[in-house]
This record gives sequence, structure tokens and C-alpha cells, in this order.
Amino acid sequence: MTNAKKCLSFMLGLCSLVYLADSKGILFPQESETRERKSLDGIWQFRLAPRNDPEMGFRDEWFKKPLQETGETILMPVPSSYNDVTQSKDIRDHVGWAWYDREFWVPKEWMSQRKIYLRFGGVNYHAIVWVNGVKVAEHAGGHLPFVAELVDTANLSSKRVNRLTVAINNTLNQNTIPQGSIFRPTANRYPSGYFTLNYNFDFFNYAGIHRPVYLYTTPTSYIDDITVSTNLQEDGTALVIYNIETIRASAAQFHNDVNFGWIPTVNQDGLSIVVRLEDKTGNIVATGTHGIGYLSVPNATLWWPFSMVEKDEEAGYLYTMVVSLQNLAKVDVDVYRLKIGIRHLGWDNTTFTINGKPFYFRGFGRHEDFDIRGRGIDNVMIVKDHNLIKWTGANSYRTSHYPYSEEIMDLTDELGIVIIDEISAVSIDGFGQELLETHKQQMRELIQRDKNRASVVMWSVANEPQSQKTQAGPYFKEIFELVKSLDSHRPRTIVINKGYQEDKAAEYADIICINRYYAWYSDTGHTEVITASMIEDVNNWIKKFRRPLIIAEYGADTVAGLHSNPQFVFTEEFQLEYLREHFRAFDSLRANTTLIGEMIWNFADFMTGQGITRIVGNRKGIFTRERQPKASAHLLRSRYHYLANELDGYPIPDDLPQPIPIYTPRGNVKHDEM
Ligand code: BDP
Repeated sequence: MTNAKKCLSFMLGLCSLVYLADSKGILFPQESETRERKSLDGIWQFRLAPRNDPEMGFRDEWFKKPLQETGETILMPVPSSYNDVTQSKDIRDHVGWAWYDREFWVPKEWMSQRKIYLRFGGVNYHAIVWVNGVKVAEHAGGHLPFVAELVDTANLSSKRVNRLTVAINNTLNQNTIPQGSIFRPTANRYPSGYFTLNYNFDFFNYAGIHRPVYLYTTPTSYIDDITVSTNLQEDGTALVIYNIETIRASAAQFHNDVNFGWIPTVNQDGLSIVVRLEDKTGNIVATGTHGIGYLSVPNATLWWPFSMVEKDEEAGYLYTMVVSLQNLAKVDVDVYRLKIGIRHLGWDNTTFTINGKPFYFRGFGRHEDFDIRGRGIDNVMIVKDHNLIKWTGANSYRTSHYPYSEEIMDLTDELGIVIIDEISAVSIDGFGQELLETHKQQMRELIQRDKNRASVVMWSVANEPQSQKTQAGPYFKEIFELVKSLDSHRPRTIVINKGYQEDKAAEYADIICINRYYAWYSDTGHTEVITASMIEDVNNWIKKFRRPLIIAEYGADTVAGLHSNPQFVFTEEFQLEYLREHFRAFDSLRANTTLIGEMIWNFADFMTGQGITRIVGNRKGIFTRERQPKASAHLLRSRYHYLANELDGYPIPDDLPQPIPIYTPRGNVKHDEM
């Protein structure tokens, strides 16, 4: 951080987001009076690398000609996973390189006085990109965006069609995040060349160009990055603290230090930054004239989570921060509009607050997963899911087990759904230096992408690592320190499935999440053990670590339509009973401990690899994979609405009994002294 930035942070009495050294911004491409954008989504050409010659495409330089000229291709939608689109088992289960291409035109106006970029929202796992046969980008990490500037070397033309080629590889190894390994047996009984990709995580390793692809422009001098954090003063005035990074055509990168000071200064190239904050109706509520500074907003409308305000449309209130780079004549050279929510997060050893009010997480673990599309983003699906989330009365979810698409995060910001933002570090083990570097790189990219999002209230650095291992201690200490150095405005968590006595990672977290499967993976079927086991377990964690704690997963596989009376595992009746016993424990714990949330596993059934414990995927959803409710969805809905009513005064929907009679704790539950 430069001295000027440190100084401003200090003066404001705030710890601020630190700007990633030497990194470029990854602002979402948008249209404005100075920018243009073209979607490259659609139906592309596709082919797999031959299984017995995985490097063929590189050797034969498939990127130098249309893919159709290299051999047989098929049509493939983008965005989508490629796995479930065809009838081929080879495509579904492919491990290794897969190739895509398409053609595109560049408008002739784009060819001068502009910069042109190509941006991928997410490609799993490894991607190499060529334009007209020239390599323009390479990226590893399946759920984060990357950008390539198309300079002359891409040989771009507005006079003829251009070709975009992408090679992607879903192979995981011990130093990728998440990890995986190739199993290549030597026994005679296996056919020659047989191998599989083995991994420890419980979801299908979908592959493809999963998120939108954009071609877009900026002016040659442009706004490269915006970092915003918000705070509330005691008198209720809101502060919007911002840092704007620009790239100047004429000189080396412009440094905000030059602009620091309270007189609006103009850089040598005559460009200056003007910031205005507009409310939803377009009224300007504050203005600024520096690259770094703060806006003070009296009587700000705060960003509140869904159900913490009476009217749903008041949840997730977003202002628009309009950032302009202007020339001496006050003409806009570049304009970028960033939606921001004004809210304050607080946490200590016992509580977590939003805008000063204790927040109890009622939510889900989820997946980006849907029939046919796999992990490909789909507007119909994401809107339906968020309608269902609101229908259940939930106020939050965790992006288990990887960063979700920016289109989803736009919805959570706008609807007021609170997010625990998780990196792809699921079930990691080994904890070597190379893994650590990959993990840190992904954390940096995630924070760079989501740092301005009001809905993101916590960073989750991993799910269920082998945290009982000695090496996990120093490994996670370093990860947690990195996250704090990048963003001290949000608490950090980790999701643990080990016991409180053996775990070596949670002590570095601000808030602890644990996953527990009593009566499912242990004492299977015996719902009578749930309440006591859960209470004892949570008490032990809290007594040892003195932190707020969230149950981030509990759940039971349930095949929709399977019934049994009395209840039996896998039936809808079992899931109901399993939930009820958990609710008893949660009610008792929230009354007596620092339990600050409950998140059921899972929102909906989802696809996994093939295995004898999975019946065409994981069935722990309260909704089916087609998003229809199991009996448990109605029960959970009653509970979440009951909690919303009790804790936030949110009105109980008309179709639920009022008051809801059955979900309060029955009888006394034993509690250890805290
Ligand atoms: C937990 C994992 C989650 C699994 C779940 C399960 O965090 O990814 O899907 O168990 O077994 O251990 O259903």
C-alpha cells in the first residue's frame, strides 16, 4: 500500500481493503457511453483430444485453422458443461484436453482509439486461448474470470472474420485447487490405456466454458479497477471509501498518490477522476473528485438482508457509483458504473452483526448444478433458485465449494441474500508449498473479483480440509493472514469436519463453520442421537475457541417419492425427522451459546461422480434436481419463516399456520455450563 493510501485509511480510522500489488482489475465488462460489449455466447464447434494422443491438438496446431478442418467436430453450447449435452459416455467422462472454436466479427470502429479485450467468466479447469492462431491467454482455476487484451499480435481484423480457439483441460493433480489424481492401473484385467481421474470431493467434476464470454472495449485511457468499502459513523452518516485505479494512454500507469490531497488535481495528461453516487431513482447523493477518497452520505438507505426489512423490495438496496475519467474540457473519456450496497459488518468473539443487528444465518449449502447444463450458467435456473430461496424464508447461503458466477452474485447483491464466499479448496490434503501458492493465487483472484459485493459478508478459505494434520496449522495460518491483508472488512471462516480436539486450522478463523452428519454417516438411522450429539459437539467447539459458530452442513440423502412409516433412511419421512431433531438442537444452542447460523446440506439434489453411496447424484436436497420440493422443503420453510418472524419481525406468509406451532424446542435439553 502506498503511503498516501495508508494515510487516508488511518485518518478515517478504518482499516481498508488493500489493493492487489501490480494486479489489474477484473471489473465486469459493461456498456457505457465510452464502452462497448459483444457476447460471444452461443453454439461453438467442439471436439475432444483423442484419448490415446492427448497432445495431438498442440502438435498439429489445431489453433491455426478452423477446428472443423482438424477432424470431426460437434456443436457445443457456450456457456455449458460439455458432459451432459450429448449421448456419449466418452464425452461425459472425458479427462484431458477438449477444444472449442468459433468465429466473430469486430466492428471497424473498434479498431482505432480503443482497447479490445476478451473475457471468460469461468472455464474449468485449465484454459488456453488463441485468437487467429495467436495465443492470448492462459488461466488455471475453474471458477474465476480471466481477461486477455487483444493487441496487434492477435492479428485482429474488422475486414474479415476472426477465429477464437479455446483448449480446456479438466485434469486435476495434487497441486491444483481442488486436488485430484490420475489412476492408471497396470493390472492385466484393465483395457490398454485405461485411466480415471480420482477426486475426493462429492460433486461431478463438470468441465466446459461454464460462464459467459465477452468481447469488450475500453478507451485507451480507462478505469482499470475500483475498490469500495462502506462504513457507518455513529451519527448515522455512511462513508463510502473508494480507490480508483486508472491506466493512462500517454504515460505509465497513473498513481493515485499524484491525485492525493484535497484540491482536485489534474494529472499531466489533463485527465481527472470524478465520482458521483446515485440512488435508485438517479438522484446524486454525493460526489468526489479524487482517485482515492470517501463519500459521505447522510441518511443513507442501508443494504439490508432479505427479511430484515418489511418490504422485500427494500432488501438489498444498491446505489450506483458512477466513476468518470474526464479530460480538461470535462468530457467523459471513460465511465464505469458500479453497484454498491452501504452496510456495516461487525464481529467479535460472540456475535456477527449487519448494520449493528445480530445476524443469524438461515440458509443452505448449494451447488451450481442443473440437469443437462451441468455447471453452465443459465438465467432461468438462477432466477428460479433465488425465487425458491426467498420462498423458504432463507436469508443466506455458502458458495459451496467454489466461487459462483458473477451473474449469481449480482442477484444476491440485489435481493439481499447474504453470502459466505468460498474458494475451490474442497477436501484438500498434503499442504505443500506449491498447493499453498495455488490456493493463495485463487484467494487473491476471488477477493479481487468480489471485494465490492455487499452480499459477501465472509470469506471461506476451505471446506473440509484434512485439518487434523500438523502441516494444516502453518498452511492455514498463512492463508488466513493473506486474506486479512487483502480485506480486513470481512471476517474469515473455514469449514471443518474434524473434531474440536484434533483440528489445527480453525483457531485462525474469525468465525468457525462445522459440518456434522449425526445419524447419517455415524449411527445411521438413529435420529434419537442427533440432538444430544450436536449440542455436546457445538458446546465443545465454542468452549475451546470462544468464537461464533455456524453449522454449515447437516443433511440426509432422500429420494423424492420414497416413503416409509415408521421412517427409514432415504425416505422423505426420515429427512423430516432428521430435520426436526436438528431444529431442537439448534434452538437450544442459539439460546445458550454463540451459534450464529444453520445451513442445511443441500438446497437441491446435485450430480456427483459414480459411486455406490450415490443414487445418480447426491440426494440431500430439500428440492429435487428439477427444483420441486420434497416434504422437508415445507418443514424447513416453516422453520425459516418462524425464525425470520421471531428474530427480525418479518411477517409470516399467509399460507403458513400463525403462529407456527411445531418447531419450538420440546422439553428440556441438557447444556454444559459455558
Ligand atoms: C460433506 C461435504 C459435501 C458433501 C456432503 C455429503 O462438504 O461436499 O456433499 O458431505 O456427504 O462432507 O453429502
